[in-house]
Order: sequence, then C-alpha cells, then structure tokens
Amino acid sequence: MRNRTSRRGILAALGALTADVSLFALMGTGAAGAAGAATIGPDSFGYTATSTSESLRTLSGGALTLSVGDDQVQSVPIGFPFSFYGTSYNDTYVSSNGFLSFDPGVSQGCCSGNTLPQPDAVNNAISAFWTDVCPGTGYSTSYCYGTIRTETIGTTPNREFVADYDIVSYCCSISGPRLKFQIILHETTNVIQLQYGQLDLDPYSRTQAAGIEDAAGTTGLQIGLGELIGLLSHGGWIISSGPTDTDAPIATPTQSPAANGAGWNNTDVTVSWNWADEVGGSGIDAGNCTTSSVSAGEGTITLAATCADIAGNVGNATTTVMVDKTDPTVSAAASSLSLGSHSLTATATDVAGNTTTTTTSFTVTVDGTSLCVKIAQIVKAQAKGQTKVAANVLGALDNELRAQTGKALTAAEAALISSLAAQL
Ligand SMILES: [Ca+2]
Ligand SMILES: [Ca+2]
Ligand SMILES: [Ca+2]
Repeated sequence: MRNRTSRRGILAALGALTADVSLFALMGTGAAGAAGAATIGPDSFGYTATSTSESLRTLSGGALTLSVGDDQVQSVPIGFPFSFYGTSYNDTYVSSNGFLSFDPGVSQGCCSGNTLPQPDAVNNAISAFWTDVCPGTGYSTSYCYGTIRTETIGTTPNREFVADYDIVSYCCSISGPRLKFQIILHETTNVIQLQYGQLDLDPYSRTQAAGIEDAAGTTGLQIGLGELIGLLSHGGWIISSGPTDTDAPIATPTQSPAANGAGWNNTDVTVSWNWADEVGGSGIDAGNCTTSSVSAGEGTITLAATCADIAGNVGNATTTVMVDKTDPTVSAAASSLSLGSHSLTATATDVAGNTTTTTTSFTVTVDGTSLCVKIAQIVKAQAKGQTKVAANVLGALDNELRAQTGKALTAAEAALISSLAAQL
C-alpha cells in the first residue's frame, strides 16, 4: 500500500534497522538435517521444509509479465495439475505481495506477512516473501520497480511452474531496495520450491512471512516470520509431503548417431543423459542437470554429467564413445607391374566406416637399379623357400625383358640378362 511517509519518518525507520536485523525467524520445529540442511515440520498433513542452496530459474523471453500493480492478484494457469494439501489445482492466484494462493477469492495480503498457519484473508497459500512488495507494473509503474513474471518450463512429466519476482521493490520505492525470489511448483512430485537471490532490507521494517498453509488456514509450515533477509538470502527451501529423498537421480544415456556394429562412430557423438529420479523421489531438478553432451576429438572418449534432484541429491554418470573421423590411407607396391603406363584404383574402409578411394596414374620404367631390385627379390624369395613367389617375379622380369627388347635393351642384352636370371 502506498504510504506517504515523511522524510523524517523514513530516517527514523532506517535508524531502527540494526535492531530489526536480529529479529529473525520464529523457526518452527527446526532441526539439523543432512549436509547441514535445516528442516521444519512435518505439519499434520505431512509437509516438511528443508533448506537448500540458491538455484534460481532463468525464464525465457516468452514468460508472461503479470499486469498487477501494488497490492493486486492475477489468475495464472499452472500448465499442469498441481496437488496442494491433497487437492488438485490447475490455476493459481499470484499476489504482488510475495505469495500465491489456490483460492480464487484470496486477498492480495497488504501490507505485511502474517503467522502461518492462521485463518485470515490469505489461506491456501504458498508464501515466499509475504510483505508489502510492489512491482513497477500496472498502476504502480511510476513509483515502484521490477516485474513479476510466470512461465511453465521443462518437459512432461518434470515441468515447473515458476513465479518470478524479478528485482522488484518494496512499496513504494522506485529507486530503493530490491528483491529477487521465486516460487516453483513441480509437476508429478508436487514439490514446492522457494528460491531467493537478492533480498535488500525493508526500510519500513514490515513483517515478512515464508511458508505454506492449507485452505482453512489451520494447518501449515512456517519457515520464518519477522525480518527474514538473513534467513533466506541466496538460499532456498524445498517443501514436500513425500518421504525423505536420499537417492540421487540415475542416468540412462543414449547416443546419436548410434555406433556401428563394431562400436565406432565416424562423426562427433551427442549423448542424451535421460535422467530420472527414483519412483516416489522428489524428482529431478532440471535446472541443475546436464541434458546432453557432445564428444570432441577422436579415440575412446569418456563424457561425464551430473544431475541433482529437488532434494539436493547429486547423481554422477559417465559414458564412453569411440570416434574415428580420419580416413584410412591406401598404398601399394608397383614392383610387380609391367613396364609402361598404369592407372590403379583402390578402396579401403576402416571399422568406423570411413572410406577412402584413391586413384593414381604412373609409368613403370626400368633402369640398372630397378633390375637389381628385381633380382634381389628373386634371391630373397628363394632363400626363404618361396619358390612360387620367386617364379612369379622371374616371370615378370622375363616379360619386361621381352617388352624392352629392341627398345631400352638390345636383343643381345635382354637375352644375356634372361639367361643369367634363369640360373638363379
Ligand atoms: Ca492464513
Ligand atoms: Ca504491496
Ligand atoms: Ca531422489
């Protein structure tokens, strides 16, 4: 609510800030949980709140910017059925004062938070930071700051409805303190997540409330009431009615394109991790999970990924792909060929499927050195007892001599070499 406090009044309120900071949290039945987490509850329905680290969601450009100004409520579709205290809802009513409700007739909650639970004008509600928040939209554009946006993100069955109080102000200070916090509703698991980024002090010291309460306002969980900046800043709370989740998500990686029958790929490989939490678990925290990975380079490549569930359990996974993007090389000896011009074509395919076809043109000639090489091949083959090889080379030599008789060699020279070779 717009409060035309005098400059003197503002200064007096600022002077009281130091004392107010210590008025933290009328914490419920708080108890130390795993990994230093605080837990509150359960309430009589079975909801328990557990502290977590900051994990703010990033909304897309397609998010809905609510048109609410100071102290107003807007109806927004959740995008999936969400169960709260045993009743399923498709729509929620977002108040510009830091909470949402499932009651179409809910009050906008001006101008400070209240005890949770308590039967009053705000019931059936999830309060992230219920106090006199004021976005710079609607009729309060000229004297407040920031926007409230909503979006349903992710894919079925792990979608999330996010109400994002995006750098909004308290009433009514367009250039004053800023607030960034989110209320996240999870599909399927019906887990509630409260996330906090920047929370600046309220110079007016109005009461802030965080927690949940049922439709009657008689059952609920109070995470905090009072000055909550120190309790909530850059952290989060998970509120769930399910059993305690201590199991990390599991990956079932698949790769694209698929490997060939020998297990190889000849291009980079994309691995989709396909995370899932255990049946009855809190569900994967999609914002903190590796969706896919792409290999780089060649050889046997190990890819790694992580995924947290809503309760904060972190799963790790690795998978190995084999990538060969290099074509094989083709080579052949020309020594068995006859003299003259040749054109040879050869094709080779490696196990990864890379294929090379090479065509080469060349001319075989003969000189003293190559003749000696030929003779040496015959001698070597004979020394190894490879009589067939020796005979083939000798035959080839004979052919070449005949071909060169009267050209590179005189008839007499050819006859002499042939007779000498025959003695080998
Ligand atoms: Ca209430
Ligand atoms: Ca307000
Ligand atoms: Ca789990």
